Amino acid sequence: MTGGGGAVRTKRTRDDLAYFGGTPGFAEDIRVGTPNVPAKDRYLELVSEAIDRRWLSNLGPLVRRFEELTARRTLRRHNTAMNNATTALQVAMKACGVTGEVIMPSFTFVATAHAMSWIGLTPVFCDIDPGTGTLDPRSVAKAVNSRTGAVLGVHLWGNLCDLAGLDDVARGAGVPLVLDAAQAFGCRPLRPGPTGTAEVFSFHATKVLNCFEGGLVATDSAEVHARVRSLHNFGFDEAMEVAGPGTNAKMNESSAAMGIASIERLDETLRAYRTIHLRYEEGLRDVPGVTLMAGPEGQTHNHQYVVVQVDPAVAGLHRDRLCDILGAENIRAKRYFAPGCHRMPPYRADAVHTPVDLSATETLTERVLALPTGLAVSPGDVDRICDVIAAAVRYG
Ligand code: T4K
Repeated sequence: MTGGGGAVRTKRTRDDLAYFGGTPGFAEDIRVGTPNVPAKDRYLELVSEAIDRRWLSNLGPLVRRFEELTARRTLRRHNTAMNNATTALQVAMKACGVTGEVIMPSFTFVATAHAMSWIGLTPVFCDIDPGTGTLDPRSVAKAVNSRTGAVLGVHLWGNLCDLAGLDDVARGAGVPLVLDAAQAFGCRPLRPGPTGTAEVFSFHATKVLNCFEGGLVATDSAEVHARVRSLHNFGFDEAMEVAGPGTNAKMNESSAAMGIASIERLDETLRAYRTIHLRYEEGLRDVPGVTLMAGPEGQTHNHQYVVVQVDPAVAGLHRDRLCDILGAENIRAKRYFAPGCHRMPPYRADAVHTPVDLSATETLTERVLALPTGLAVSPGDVDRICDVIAAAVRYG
C-alpha cells in the first residue's frame, strides 16, 4: 500500500517542491503513526466470540490469553494487561511504593511526566545520552537526594536505556528502577543484566503492537505483581476482598482481541519495520546534515520510530523548516519529542523539576524529526520521502 497512491515525482528543482509551489508528492497524508492492522479477520473472529460469550471485560479469557502471549516478548515472569500505559505507569509506581521525587528524562512523551504528577509524585528531569536519547546515569547521580523515590528510565524510540548504569545509581540511592517501555515492545537486551523492578509497555493505536488503546506492567517480582493485580482492579485481592484503594486500569476483551491478532503476526510486522528503517538508512546516507538515529548495540529493536537529527549548520535548514517542507508534500512528520517536558507549562515554572544541566536535551529537542513508518508505508514511499528530504536540503 502506498501513502498517497500518486506517481513518484523526482524533486529535481526547487520549484518541484510543493513548499515552493510544486505538486505535493503524496495525494493523501502519509503519517508517522498509522495503526497496524495485520490481521483484521482474526480480530473480528476473536471479538465476535467475545460478544457471543457475553464476557467483555473484567479479566476475561482474551485478556488472560494476551497476557500469556506477551510473556514471550517481555521475558518477564508476570504480565498484567491494562487500558493504557499512562495508567499502567501510575499503577506500577504505586505497586513499588514510590513517594516523593521521580528522576526521569525530560526528553520523552509528556505522558511519562504527567503520569507521575497526576498521582502526586514530583518529576525531576535529567539529561540524556546524545547518541541514544536515553537517560544518562551520570546526570541522574547528580539529582539524587533524600526525597528521591524512584528512577524512571525511558526506552526512547525502542532504544533500551543504560540499564546497568541506572541500576547502579538507583541501588545506591536505595530506590527502585522503573522503566517506561511504552515505545519498546519487541526490544530486549541480548545479554542478561539488570532489568528494573517493573516495566511498562504501551499498545496504543500508533504502536508497533496495537490494541486500539492498551498497556502492560511486566515484573519479575511476585510481590509487585500481586500489588499490580490488585491496584488495577479497584484494590480487590485474589479473594476478591478490597485490600486498599485501587483504580480501574483493566484491559477490555476487544482490545485484547486486537492484541492477540496482532501479536500472532508480530515477527512479520517487525520485519517490515526493519525493512523500512534500512530503506531510510540507504536513502538518507548521502544527505548532508540529516542523520538517521541508530539504535544501540546489544539489543533487539522494533524500529518503531524512524528519527532523523537535522544539524542546521550542515543541512542549511532547521528541523522546523524541513518539517514544513515535508508537510507541504503531505508527509506528516512529528517532532518526537519537542519541546522537552521541562519547558512545558506544568513543569517550567518550578526549579524543583530542573536541578541539573539539560544541554543534550536542549540540542536534541531542536533537531529531531520522526518520519512515517509502519505497515501502511511501503519502501517506494520511503524513496519518495527521502527524495523530498534531499531536495529540501539542496534548496531549503
Ligand atoms: N510513555 C511514552 C514514552 C510514550 O511514548 C507514551 C505514548 C506513553 C508513555 C503513554 O502511553 P499511552 O497511555 O498512550 O498508552 C501518540 C500516542 O497517542 C501516544 O500513545 C504515544 N506515546 C506518542 C509517542 O504518540 P501524539 O499526540 O503524537 O498522537 P497523534 O494523535 O498526533 O498521532 C500520532 C500520529 O499517528 C499522527 O500522524 C496521526 C496518526 N494516527 C493516530 C491515531 C490515534 C493515525 O493515523 N490513526 C490513529 O488512530 O501521541
